Amino acid sequence: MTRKITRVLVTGALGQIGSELTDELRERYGRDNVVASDIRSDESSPVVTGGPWVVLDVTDPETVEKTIVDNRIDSIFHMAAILSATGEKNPQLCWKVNMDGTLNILETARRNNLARVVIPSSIAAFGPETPRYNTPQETILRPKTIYGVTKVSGELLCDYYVRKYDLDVRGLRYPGIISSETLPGGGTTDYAVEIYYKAIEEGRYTCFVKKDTMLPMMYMPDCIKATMNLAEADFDDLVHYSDFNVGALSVTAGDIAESIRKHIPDFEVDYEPDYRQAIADTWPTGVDDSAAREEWGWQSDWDLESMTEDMLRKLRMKLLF
Ligand code: NAD
Ligand code: AKB
Repeated sequence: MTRKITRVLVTGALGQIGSELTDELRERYGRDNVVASDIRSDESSPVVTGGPWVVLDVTDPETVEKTIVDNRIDSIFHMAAILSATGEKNPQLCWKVNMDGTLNILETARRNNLARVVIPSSIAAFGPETPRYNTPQETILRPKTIYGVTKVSGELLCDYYVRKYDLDVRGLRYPGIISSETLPGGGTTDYAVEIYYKAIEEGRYTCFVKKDTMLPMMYMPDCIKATMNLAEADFDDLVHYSDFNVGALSVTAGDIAESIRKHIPDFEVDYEPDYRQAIADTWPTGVDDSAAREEWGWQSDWDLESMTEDMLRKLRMKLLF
C-alpha cells in the first residue's frame, strides 16, 4: 500500500538538487509542511527563508531522530552527500556522510514508521567493467571511486530496508544534472554547468575533461520531474526500488560547447583534462531506462538545444541584471 506524503524533511537542501527540490516540494505539499535542512546555513537562500528550516548534520543520529519526531515528519528526501570529485580528495568523509548519513536516515525512518524515503543514487554506481553504451538496469556494479562505492552500497542498503522492514524507500541513478539555480557541489560532471556560467561571464572556458567525453546528463526540470514521479508512484507497481536508471541526454563536452555557440558565436573552449577525466572514463555514455519507463512512466522533456536556450536565458537574467 502506498501512503501519502504530507510532512517532509529535505536533507542537503542547500545543494544543487536539494535547493530546487525544496521549492517544488513546498509548492506541492504546502510551505509549512516541508522542513529544509543542511549542515550549513545561508540566510540569503529562499531554502532558508521560504519555509521551515533547521541546521542538521545527517551523521548525527540523535539530531536526525529529534528533527523527525519534533517536526512530525512522515517522508524524507535525503539529498545530503559528498560527490565524486570531493570524495576522491577525502574518501573517509565521503564514506561517513554517504553511508553513516544514509543509515541514520533509514534507521530513523524504520523506527518511526515513515511513509516514504527517497535516496538518490548515481551513474557513479557503474565502473569500467560495466557496458558503457546503453548501460542496462541490471549490470556489473564495480565502481572505482569511493563515491561510487557508497552509491552501490546505498542502493543495496535501501533495497534491504524495503525487503527486511517493509520500509517504502525509492531512488534513481541520476546522470549529471545541469541547472542554473545553485552551482554543483564537487562532482565530475560539474563542467557541464560551469561551461554555461563561463560562456556568459567570460566568453571562454577551460574544460577539465576532453572534448569527446560523452556522459549521460539531465536538465534540472527533468530531474525534479523524475524524482517526484518516482516518489508519488504506486509502490505496488514497482519491481525495482532504489536503483532506477533514468536517461535524458547523452552529450560530449564538445556538443555542449557547440550548442552554446549557436547563441554566443565567439565562445571559446579549450580542454585541459585533470584527475576527473579518469573518473568520467569509468562512467557510461548513456543508460537504458526502460525499467523506469515501464514501472512509473518516465519520459524526459528536455533535449540539448532546448536546455541550452533555457540555461542561457536564465543565467543572463541571474548574472547580468
Ligand atoms: P550537492 O553537493 O550540491 O549538495 C549536497 C548538500 O549536502 C550540500 O548542500 C552540503 O552542504 C550537504 N551536506 C554535506 N554533508 C552533510 C552532512 N553531514 N549533513 C547534512 N548535509 C550535508 O549535491 P547534489 O548535487 O544536490 O546531490 C544530491 C544527491 O543527488 C546526492 O545523493 C548525489 O549523490 C546525487 N546525485 C547528484 C548528481 C548531480 O549531478 N548533481 C548526479 C547524480 C547523483
Ligand atoms: C558527480 O559528478 O559526482 C555527480 C554524479 C554524476 O553523481 N554529478
